[in-house]
Amino acid sequence: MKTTSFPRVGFGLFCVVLCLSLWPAVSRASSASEEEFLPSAGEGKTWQLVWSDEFEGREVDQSKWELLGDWKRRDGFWVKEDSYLDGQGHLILRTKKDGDRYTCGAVRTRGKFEYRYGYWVCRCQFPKEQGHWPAFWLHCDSVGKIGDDGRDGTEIDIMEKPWREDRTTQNLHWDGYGKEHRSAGTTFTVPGLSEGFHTFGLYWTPEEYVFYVNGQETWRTRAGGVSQVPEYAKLTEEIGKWGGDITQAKLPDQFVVDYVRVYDIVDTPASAANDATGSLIKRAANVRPSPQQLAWQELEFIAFIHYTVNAFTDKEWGDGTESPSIFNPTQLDVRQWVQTCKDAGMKMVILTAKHHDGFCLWPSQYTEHSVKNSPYKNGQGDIVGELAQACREAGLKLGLYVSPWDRHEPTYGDTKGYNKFYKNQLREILSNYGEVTEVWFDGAKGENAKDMEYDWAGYYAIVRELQPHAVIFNGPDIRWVGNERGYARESEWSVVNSNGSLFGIVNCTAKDLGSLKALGAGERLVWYPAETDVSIRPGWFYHAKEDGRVKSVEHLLDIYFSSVGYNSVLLLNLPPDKRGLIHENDVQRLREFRKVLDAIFDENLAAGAKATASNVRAGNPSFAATRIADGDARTYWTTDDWTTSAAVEFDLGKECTFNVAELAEYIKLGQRIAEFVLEVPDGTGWRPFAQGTTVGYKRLLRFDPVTTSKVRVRILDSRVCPTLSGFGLYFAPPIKDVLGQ
Ligand code: FUL
Repeated sequence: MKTTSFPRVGFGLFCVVLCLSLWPAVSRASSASEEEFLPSAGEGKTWQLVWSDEFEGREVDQSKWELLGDWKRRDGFWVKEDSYLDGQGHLILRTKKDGDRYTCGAVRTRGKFEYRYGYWVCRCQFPKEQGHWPAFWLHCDSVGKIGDDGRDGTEIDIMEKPWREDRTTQNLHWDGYGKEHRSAGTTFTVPGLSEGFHTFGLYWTPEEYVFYVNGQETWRTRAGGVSQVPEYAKLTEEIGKWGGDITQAKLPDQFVVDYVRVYDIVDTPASAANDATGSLIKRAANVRPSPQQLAWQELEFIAFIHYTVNAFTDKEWGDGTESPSIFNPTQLDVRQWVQTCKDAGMKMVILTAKHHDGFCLWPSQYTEHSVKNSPYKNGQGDIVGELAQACREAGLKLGLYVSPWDRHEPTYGDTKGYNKFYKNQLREILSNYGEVTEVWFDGAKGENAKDMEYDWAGYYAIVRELQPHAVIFNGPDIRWVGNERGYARESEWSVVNSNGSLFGIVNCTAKDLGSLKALGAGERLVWYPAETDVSIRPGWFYHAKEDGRVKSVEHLLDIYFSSVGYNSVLLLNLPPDKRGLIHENDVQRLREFRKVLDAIFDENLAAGAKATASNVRAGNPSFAATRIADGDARTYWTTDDWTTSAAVEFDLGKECTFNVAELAEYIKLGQRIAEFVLEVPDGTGWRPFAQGTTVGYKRLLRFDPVTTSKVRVRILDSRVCPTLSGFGLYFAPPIKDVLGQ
């Protein structure tokens, strides 16, 4: 339905007044790393980030860290539950009293990230109480080896702080912890150290160690002969007398870590990284999703429910004059909606709580135009509340659509008055129904609609305040894909240029939003992924005359491959009928659709395949090709910077036949792949059987059946370096066989 005079994302520059903190898509990692101190890399060299954890999200990333415990350690216990993320971008290592024992947290990257040399840095804030102390250190299993001094492994304590005042210490230990034990160290005072955040860095070369606090050199040494072996990072809390008397401490207490980053030195690429295009590519490749955007993307397939008086008037847009008395769904069953969505594999339900007609599916205190004046449950019903409850029970997320364009509300057109009314409604609906995962702002407005300047900035601020984990559609987080047919672009980049505005003011219908050409000068690059909304029927609302026009399984499958399979989230609309139920035909079609999807994705023929790559970043096994098809989406393969084309060969172990492929990028680090081809051996060389451009979160491809035991993915072009975190090969049987037709 696109009879709109108001472009969906056409809100004006007044948005600029909103403060930057509302903008989650600009990654802290990339911006902070630009400002961060790094030792001089030397002529013709540059620093490259090889590993980091910014501690975003809600759970410690266990592909990076091992949580230590539960076991006795010094005068207390290390327990896993004392190492956790605070959801604000920090790792917390807590020290607490648990019954008659004292416990604390500790983590390490052993077996997950081990590296030698480079610049290792941690930003952290110290605990306040005595009896325990924090440390950031490197370790390896061969510290105990005796005979080659510390060259065969040294414990490197970049920071250890047992004192409450501004004193700290840095130490080296080698040749075990017995009578051969050797050590060297320094202790010093930095005014202000015990308050706020500080950085602790180590520049480790084959020849020496240089220690830093807040970018100032504090100690330079070759003691032990300098470790020449890969080591892992540790962040720990220790309970013991060195830190004072724990019985005097007010607990719990916290050691707060903002990030750990590891850099290494690489040659500055002569051309690539430094010219204007190179720098644009570098910036574009490093724009990353916010944790909310990432979580939303992982939902993949979600439901829209369009319901209002239109189901009773047979219209697509109500004009606001409808009497609430016509809203009389006698069999309305939100559990039937939710079950239908769940069975179809959808992970969220977005309800039109208020469409353009202004009729509210919840008993809003700000208008009489709502369910409270309808025959539904004698005015006692609250469809938003009932759906929220049903979603919670079924483990589905809830999203809410609240149309800004309101054809009933008398204040509409009076900018001040209506914005107040709308913001009241938003506050009300976002406060009373528990967690809301997506808020859908429709930009549609009829041609003859009254003039009205929406306070978008104010609307977004309310969402951020009341539902900090929600993503905003048609706002700062998610963009409209640009059509209502269900098709994303073949090259669907999630990084776009919002042209100097705080919000992603992009022309959503443009053919190309993300190519280097489209990024232009890259004034404000933002992560702004596409959501693909489409209805299972021709209309968004229920019309009996469309009962025979529910989209076919073939059509739905085509939409799925062109939305979920094109780096987008599919938002499929199901309109309940006059009874208040999703019609039998739609339910049946969704069941068939799910059956076909399950038949396709039932077995990944590439799971666990042996994989080798033409280039692995720094030769580090953490980035090896085996990380692609290991079934863990948190691990990935990547190459050295500016190795923009590379090949990965998969050995399937036996001949397999497939006609569907799936690729996934590790988008937590940005979107990079621009062109790829899939190949099979043809006796003399390799023959392409499928190709594509972007990958992003997920790329699905369909092709004629191929039988082979070896497949090669060749990345032909990418920004800075490609990443792949998943690869799948599947056999899609004919639909009629699956459905027994
Ligand atoms: C449009 C609206 O005008 C339609 O009625 C529908 O809600 C669709 C999802 O968005 O802009």
